[in-house]
Amino acid sequence: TSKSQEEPTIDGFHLVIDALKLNDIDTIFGLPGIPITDLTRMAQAEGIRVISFRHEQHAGNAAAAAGFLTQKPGICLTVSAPGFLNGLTALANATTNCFPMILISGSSEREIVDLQQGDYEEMDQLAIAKPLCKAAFRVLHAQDIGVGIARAIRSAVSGRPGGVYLDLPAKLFSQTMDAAAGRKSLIRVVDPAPRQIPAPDAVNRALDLLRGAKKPLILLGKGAAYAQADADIRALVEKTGIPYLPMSMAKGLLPDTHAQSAAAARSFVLQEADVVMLVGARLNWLLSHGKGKTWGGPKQFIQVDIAPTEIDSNVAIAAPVIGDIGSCVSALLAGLGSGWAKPPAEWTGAIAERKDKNQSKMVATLAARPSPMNFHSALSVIRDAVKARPDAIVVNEGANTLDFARSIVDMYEPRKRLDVGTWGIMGIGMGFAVAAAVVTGKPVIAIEGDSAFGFSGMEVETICRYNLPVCVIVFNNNGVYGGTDVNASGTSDVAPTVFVKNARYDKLMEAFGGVGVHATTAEELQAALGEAVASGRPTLINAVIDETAGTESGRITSLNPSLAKKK
Ligand code: FYN
Ligand code: ADP
Repeated sequence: TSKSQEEPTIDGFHLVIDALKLNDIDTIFGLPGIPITDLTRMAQAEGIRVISFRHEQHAGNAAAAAGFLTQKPGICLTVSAPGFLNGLTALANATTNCFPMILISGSSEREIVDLQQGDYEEMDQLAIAKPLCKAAFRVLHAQDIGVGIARAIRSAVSGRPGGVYLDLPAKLFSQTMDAAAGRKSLIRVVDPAPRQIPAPDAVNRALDLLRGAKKPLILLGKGAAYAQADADIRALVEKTGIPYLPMSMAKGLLPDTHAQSAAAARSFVLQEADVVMLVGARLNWLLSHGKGKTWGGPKQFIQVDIAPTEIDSNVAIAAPVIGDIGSCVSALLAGLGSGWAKPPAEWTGAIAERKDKNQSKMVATLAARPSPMNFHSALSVIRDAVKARPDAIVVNEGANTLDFARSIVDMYEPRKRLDVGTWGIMGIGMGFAVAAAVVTGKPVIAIEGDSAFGFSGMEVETICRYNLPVCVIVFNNNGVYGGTDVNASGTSDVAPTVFVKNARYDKLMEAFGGVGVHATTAEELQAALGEAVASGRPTLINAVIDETAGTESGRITSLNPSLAKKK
């Protein structure tokens, strides 16, 4: 017998695959090419689901969304230099949003890269990734693959979740080692995201503050959604009787129709509340940094978060509660005791009054059936469809399309809304939609501005290829914000924000065998969406929206540094 039969060997490819499988990683989002093509084939052969994209950014966004939905790091696999850079946007975005993902990139040979001798796709990827993610590692030897993957997983999901970069040079994949030693070198990560129990005095400090409040408010962020502590969060809200406000991706943690939701009185509660308890939400730009006219009079903040350095980032936090949200919320619940007094009726009554006023205004706006459709008439149809299928996942990006959908489309279950997140980034749409469908198997409704859709539109081929139950609705108003801008220079170019008029995005889906629908009325949109959700067939509805209906930057117009606006 030959030596190889006596001592079977294992190569780098299989060590990577086995290490991932050992840690229950069952899906890879990626794009094949040198040097990882064989890795994608072998991973598929070994039972990992490999979802192959048309551009790495969308594979990366898919990995990030998978991480958010499952608490397991989503894996994105790319080729070197350009593929790596394409994936890096998604890695940075995941880190910014606190979504766990691992970007695994093949890379060129260290010896040549370090001497800058001009290798194929030469780039010092590790150095470039480092400032844009939580942690970055490189593995040079087959026997270290187990450690590399274990470190990557732990870094992604422990503490504040985020993006991790793992650099695997081409040569690593073909290295071999003794199979038994190889298997022994792999690590199954024990307790990758250990609970972090809050200190009892911190919990009591928070409860004391809350108890003394006349106008308390709970603000739920996407960290609370990520934590999967749904029942305890609901119990905390309901037992305290405190009104709550969901950030966009926390919508559905409690159903948006909940009596204690203050979403329809947002400005009012932010201004009026005296004690605000943040649960997995940062006081960043989305919350006007906790100050200024959005926040009205003086406030005291309680902040529940896993990251101690988040505290006091913008304003003083009177009662930080540091730990994982599950442990913190259960400690807060335990501390409520039996005699917890609900907030004063003047406070809850005033909110209810505001809410009613805003909601009746909304009902009237949504009932109108203008021609062409506007954002409201189209979204009222989607609102009803989501109500009928509360398990469907809504993906949402755009400017007006995003802002109107956020307040119009009610969510009923946790982690069913994926959107532009902390950066307000365009381009997450199809990547998030693919991940949502792959990871949950539920219907996905992607509500897309026409501009936003353009960033990831080619992935409709991916959606068709895997026959995913995704219905994309393109809100087509002929441009970024709208289609009415004019070119002031007098040349024949259209204005920078204007697209081809009356484009037929539905034909893109038909090109790959999916269903394309051109909808010019709310009735047509309703029929097509109903059919798409029922059939589960890849569908794209080109929803024609009045090109004059949008406003510049939706509800964040004030962020445009425009001299004209200051006058
Ligand atoms: C909300 N509202 C409602 C309802 N829900 N009225 C009636 N019925 C219902 N169900 C009201 C709410 O009280 C607000 O009115 C208003 O609708 C808007 O609510 P929203 O959307 O929750 O709040 P707002 O002010 O837009 O929130 C600020 C924000 C948000 C910064 C958190 O704008 C946001 O998430 N923006 C992300 C933008 C982004 O990333 N864009 C992509 C880049 S676009 P009032 O209470 O009267 O205020 C590049 O150009
Ligand atoms: P939003 O945009 O919805 O306001 P952010 O992304 O700003 O939410 O905030 C999410 C916060 O949640 C981050 O500060 C993060 O540290 C925190 N976080 C994420 N996961 C957990 C967890 N499991 N336990 C505690 N805090 C968490």
